[in-house]
Amino acid sequence: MPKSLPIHPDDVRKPGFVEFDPIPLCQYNGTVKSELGKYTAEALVNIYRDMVIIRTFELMLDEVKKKAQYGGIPYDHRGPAHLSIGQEASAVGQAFLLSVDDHIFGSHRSHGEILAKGLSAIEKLDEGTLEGIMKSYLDGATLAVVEKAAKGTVRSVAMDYLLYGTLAEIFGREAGFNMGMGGSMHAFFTPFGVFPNNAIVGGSGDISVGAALYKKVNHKPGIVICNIGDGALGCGPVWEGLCFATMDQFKTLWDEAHRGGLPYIINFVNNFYGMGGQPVGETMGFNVLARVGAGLTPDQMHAERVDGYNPLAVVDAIARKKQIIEAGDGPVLLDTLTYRYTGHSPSDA
Ligand SMILES: Cc1ncc(C[n+]2csc(CCOP(=O)(O)OP(=O)(O)O)c2C)c(N)n1
Ligand SMILES: [Mg+2]
Repeated sequence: MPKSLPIHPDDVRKPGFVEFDPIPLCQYNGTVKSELGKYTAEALVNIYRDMVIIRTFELMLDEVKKKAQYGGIPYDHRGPAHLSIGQEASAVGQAFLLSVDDHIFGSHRSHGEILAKGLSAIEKLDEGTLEGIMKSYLDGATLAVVEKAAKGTVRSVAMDYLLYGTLAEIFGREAGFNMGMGGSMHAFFTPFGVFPNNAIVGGSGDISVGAALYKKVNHKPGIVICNIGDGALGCGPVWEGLCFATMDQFKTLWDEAHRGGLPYIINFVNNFYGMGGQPVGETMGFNVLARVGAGLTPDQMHAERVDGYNPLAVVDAIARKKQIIEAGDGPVLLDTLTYRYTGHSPSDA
């Protein structure tokens, strides 16, 4: 790696302008009908099914938090539960094409992302692999509880396993995916490529870049996606992560075997709220979040706003951005539009 890079006064002192390219906003215009060649009917139904599972899971949590019961079963959950009711399509669309080698990191509001990624993994893994994961993870402690009631195929047991392991973790139970020590805001399940979410707003913004760097240095397959809030863009670690992720040297100076951009997508789950504050119009100045990509690299981080209310638009965006990353042209910035229908948390009206 050279220790010096020549700076030519003739070049850098030339008059001119920095030019920007238009940033696409919600350009996807497919329909279920026009996409039928790309998806099986079953896949389309499963996209809807997964959104309903997430919605139901979180409506249950909402009721547990607000009424200390669900379906007549009393339960007092003292811990946090930041719900993503309204944001399901953005999570399910993102997870659709991802494999277990693709790793996601999240925020305080990531139950939906965990379930979507897990459900996608369960669709893709063969039954033997699924069984192996469930039997070996925590020496089968989570499976031992699930097996008492779960019936049916390996895949349907795996779905119960995912829901139970996540819920038990949120409730701080020993049979949860992280033995109850992570809870709602630090849950993870690495066999499905689900890495920890994070109570520190912006915290995943730099941790995830380290994960992408690990993949790159070690030639590991897959990409890393950081799912983070629009409000988090006001946090220092996110900017540190963005600056690290976009360093020129990956594309200019690294040895040929490692040259190319990081396999990384920073995905802003843009729900227009940062707690009670509103980034657009109040606490930030970008107006359109995707604009930020234009300030970071000449390729504008391939930034784009995606309609996170349409799962097919999100699948389409992930497919295109994966190609960019595979060509060594990452990283990528996504501004995925969504909205949360409930308060910041169930204690917030
Ligand atoms: C470093 C830090 N500052 C403040 C908080 C308190 N806090 C929790 S969530 C939140 C708002 C985050 O907004 P955003 O990133 O848009 O995520 P959203 O809640 O909308 O999903 C704040 C300020 C925190 N958890 N961590
Ligand atoms: Mg937000």
